[in-house]
Amino acid sequence: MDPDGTVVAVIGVSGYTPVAAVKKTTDGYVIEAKVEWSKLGVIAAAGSQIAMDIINFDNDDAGFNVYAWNGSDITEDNTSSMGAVNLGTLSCGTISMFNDQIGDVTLQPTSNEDKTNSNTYVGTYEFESNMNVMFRKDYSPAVTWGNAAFPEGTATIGGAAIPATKGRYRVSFGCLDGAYSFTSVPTGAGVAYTQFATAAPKIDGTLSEYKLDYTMAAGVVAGTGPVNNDVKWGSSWDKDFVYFGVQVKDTKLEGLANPWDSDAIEFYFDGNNDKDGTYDADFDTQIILDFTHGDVVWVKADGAKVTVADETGLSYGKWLATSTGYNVELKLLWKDFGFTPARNKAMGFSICNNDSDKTIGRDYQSAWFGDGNNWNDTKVLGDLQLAGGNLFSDTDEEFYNESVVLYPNPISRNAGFYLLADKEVFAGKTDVKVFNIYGQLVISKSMDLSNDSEMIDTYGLASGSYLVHMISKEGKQAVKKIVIE
Ligand SMILES: [Ca+2]
Ligand SMILES: [Ca+2]
Ligand SMILES: [Ca+2]
Ligand SMILES: [Ca+2]
Repeated sequence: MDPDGTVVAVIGVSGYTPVAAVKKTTDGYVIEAKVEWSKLGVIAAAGSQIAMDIINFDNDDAGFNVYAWNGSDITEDNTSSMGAVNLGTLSCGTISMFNDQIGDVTLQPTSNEDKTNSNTYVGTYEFESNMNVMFRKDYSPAVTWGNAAFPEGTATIGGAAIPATKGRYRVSFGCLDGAYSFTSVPTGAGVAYTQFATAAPKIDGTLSEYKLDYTMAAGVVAGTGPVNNDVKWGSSWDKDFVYFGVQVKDTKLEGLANPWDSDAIEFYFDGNNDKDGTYDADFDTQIILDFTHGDVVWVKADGAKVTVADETGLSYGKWLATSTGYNVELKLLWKDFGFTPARNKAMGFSICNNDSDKTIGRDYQSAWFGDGNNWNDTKVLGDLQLAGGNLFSDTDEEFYNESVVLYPNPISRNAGFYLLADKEVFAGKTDVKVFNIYGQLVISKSMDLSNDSEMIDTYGLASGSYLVHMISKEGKQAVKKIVIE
């Protein structure tokens, strides 16, 4: 292929001309080409491999040079020094729904444990007010999708923001075709709230930290009965954990070997809230705390990888006998569900009580929501929604937003602002990019933030909010907002 656009298949299928285009740039040229698999005799399949090489011939005043992507043999009739191309599964990376008030609300793929369904991302979210949002990739302003249509449409890269209206929605976004929808799911009996905790509950079985606002409807699974327990529960959350406190009034405490045959509390989680019916190993699980096993928490073996240990920053559970029955207290790490907590986000959830009073196993089961299939069908679960706390989703621990100050902020038009950074975090050259709220790059500079303060000139920028993205040569990032008045 020549920079003049001529494409020739030198060896192989005669008479075949691949589709290609060349564009001259200020410092050279770029080429884009597509070759049909069938012309190469390849049946494309994820996991397979083909041999390939790319050679660049350069002829200019410095003489004739040849560069190869792989190997040193540059003759077109020898395949032995070619490299390998592995056919992977197209992955969209991290997809979030973004607005500068709410930050990045991470959406999760519908189950992707078999790596075949990674292009539809879902989440459940309540907008407190009308809000313009867009979808974006890897929390970066560089790739955004939008469209001025609500509640559904097809978003395009760089398209206008989506005018979401106040309300509670199941959000779905296809990162390959751009199709999106906001399906209204109003608050109802199937939504419980977990309240933001300003102080972390102590997992000791005493429940003074919780408002036990919720109960359990009697008898979702019948047995020998009678239904004679009284259950109240509540939940709270912080940036690392979701906490549960459950109070059970039960006159006879007992258990058999199986946790589900014992006096027990069962918790069910649909971490990506896709309610697809299946307990997916990447996001969903069932957890039981029971009489027989005490503080030893039973976790569904083929569910999300929830590690329960002791109270040292990991998930942890407690069973405590009381004068009227027992209490159960549990904390779980959000990150075990791939869930980034923020106010108004939700995951699929329910909670059940198994009662055994007659030493023959479970007499009946009651549930807060759902039915006797809560344990094996995520479709019947309710939602646990985060209340209180931050509206802004702090999405990525790799960001060092606390290590940079922009000042003054807000600024008046044409004034400029300074960056003051922690010199140990942002050592040496840092790439600084400023994006408008539509993700368009408006300023790009490389600067040394270990100087006391570096200035960004904003001359000519319109009033509004801008995001300043910084990445050091070591890959440490920060994103800060600056407002031009
Ligand atoms: Ca406690
Ligand atoms: Ca009982
Ligand atoms: Ca799920
Ligand atoms: Ca009992």
